[in-house]
Amino acid sequence: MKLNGLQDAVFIEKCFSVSDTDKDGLINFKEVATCLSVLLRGNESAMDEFEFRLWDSDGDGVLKKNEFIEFYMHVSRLDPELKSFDDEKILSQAEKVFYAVDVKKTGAIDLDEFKQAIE
Ligand SMILES: [Ca+2]
Ligand SMILES: [Ca+2]
Repeated sequence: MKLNGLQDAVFIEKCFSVSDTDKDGLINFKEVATCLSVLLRGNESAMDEFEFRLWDSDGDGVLKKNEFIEFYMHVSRLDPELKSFDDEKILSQAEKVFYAVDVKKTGAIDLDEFKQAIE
């Protein structure tokens, strides 16, 4: 699976919400610098972690099924092969992928599982 959504508006929005670490609706200089340094100079592992945090909407440190499906829908829209699929098909595929990625069978995807999956 290749992740290529960096130019995407969704990404910018997610980037904003992740960067706004004190959740005051504003991004201060330090928050912007952190975000940019991950994007520009981040090694692959930092990028994976950043991507993971982007989709961990409730910030509990794991991707629950609904969060993973949101992630998968996003990725699939950027994939030319999957683009032609309708939402229903992608949704059922997303569920299958979720169970495959959840190798520890915890019902949620942690960072380790996420990294393994996108390698
Ligand atoms: Ca979560
Ligand atoms: Ca798991």
